[in-house]
Amino acid sequence: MPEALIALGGNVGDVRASFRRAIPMICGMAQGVLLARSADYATPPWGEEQQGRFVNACIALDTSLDPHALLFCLHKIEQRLGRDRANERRWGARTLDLDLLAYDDVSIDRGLRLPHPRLFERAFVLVPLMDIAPDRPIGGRTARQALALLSTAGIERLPDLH
Ligand code: PH2
Ligand code: MG
Ligand code: MG
Repeated sequence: MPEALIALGGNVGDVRASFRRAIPMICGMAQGVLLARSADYATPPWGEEQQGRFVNACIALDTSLDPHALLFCLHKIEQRLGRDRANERRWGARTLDLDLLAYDDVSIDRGLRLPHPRLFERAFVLVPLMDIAPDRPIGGRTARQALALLSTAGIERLPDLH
């Protein structure tokens, strides 16, 4: 089955609880199997700095859905867990953001873009990705290589929840 990498993020409400609910929903809707889950990280807000810190994580998933169907599921789950896209700003606060980072080695550049176009600029994505896929080539680069060029200041690994 194809393997998808998905980034989770949010800074409104109990974000870690949203992750815990979202992950089984993703596996169920995507007819998928969870292969790996990173730790959760507290991260400084990127893009729009005047807002609360985010929590970020990444998962790897085996899925039988194609990338567009998978993205549709991710949006549905965001909505079910309280996201209101109509009332948020581009880099602003949100309850739950589920981004498709990569889908096997598929490269798409219309509508949905894969690999995710800003993946390699974002330490808040790369630090969790280092937990689960540090050396996996994604569009010819790896998380480890990309992260070496970025600052990880203010990113903090959160203790595991039991
Ligand atoms: N998501 C954003 C904007 N800024 N900053 C961090 N640290 N983490 C995010 O997930 C994030 C962000 C919009 O999707
Ligand atoms: Mg995002
Ligand atoms: Mg998103």
